[in-house]
Amino acid sequence: MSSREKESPKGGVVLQSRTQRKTQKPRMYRVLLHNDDYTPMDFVVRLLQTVFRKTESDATAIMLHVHNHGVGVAGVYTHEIAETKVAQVHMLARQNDCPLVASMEPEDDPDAER
Ligand code: TYC
Repeated sequence: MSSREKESPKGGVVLQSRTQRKTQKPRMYRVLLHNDDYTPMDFVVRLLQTVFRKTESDATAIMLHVHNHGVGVAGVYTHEIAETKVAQVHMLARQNDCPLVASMEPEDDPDAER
């Protein structure tokens, strides 16, 4: 069954309209962390635990991925929440004199046709 098809209460399948589904599947955004040479590793790990609710083990793995590859995904959220996470990263980083940068990018459009 495609993502626009849905089982009806009486059995069988109905096609959901695009506008109807849009209210149920919001576009999602990846929040990215970018590497730099100055932000301490333990600061990034603590930030991933507090702002992005990661376990210490997951936070360490994400931090090392960013350190080794230059960029990595801290989490995936709706637009407003992703914006808030990016702002929280920048506020915490500046308060601690760290140059850490976060950004956001859209995931694939859930309304795109296959
Ligand atoms: N490269 C930093 C260091 O060696 C650690 C770091 C990791 C910084 C991830 C930013 O998003 C970052 N101290």
